[in-house]
Amino acid sequence: MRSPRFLLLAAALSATALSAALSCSKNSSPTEPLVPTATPRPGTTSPPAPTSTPMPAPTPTPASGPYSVSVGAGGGNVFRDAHSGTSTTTIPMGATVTWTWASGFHSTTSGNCCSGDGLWNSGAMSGGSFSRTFTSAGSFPYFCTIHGSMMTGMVVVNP
Ligand SMILES: [Cu+2]
Repeated sequence: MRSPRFLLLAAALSATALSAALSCSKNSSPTEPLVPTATPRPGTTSPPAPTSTPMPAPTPTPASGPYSVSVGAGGGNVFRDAHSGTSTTTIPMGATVTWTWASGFHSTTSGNCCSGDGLWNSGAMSGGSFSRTFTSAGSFPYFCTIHGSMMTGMVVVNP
């Protein structure tokens, strides 16, 4: 890659050559060398300059979906979010969280441990999955009705 200094030098040289050519035509001095002009070869058309597409400004959004939580991950009494690796799942508003049972006998039940608030309740399950779409922002605690305070999680919905 050529250094900016080289490009500057090249620009300065071509400016000098241009002024030399102009003075040459004025004075018609035979000692001044003629500056060859670049003529495009016939039949060759230069391709249009590529237009640069502006990149959208990065916005701090949660990891893109799907948003999945492993229930009983690794045989433990835990909720484990696939992105965070913790029991907290962060999503944008309108996204859907899917809990998938990996082991054991558990539920995902909304509310502070340990009384359900009625937003969602998968009921106790030993397999399969349960999904819920979050249409309002906020923090939504949940727990497992079998394991209570041993097994809790949180869904954080960003506006
Ligand atoms: Cu449980």
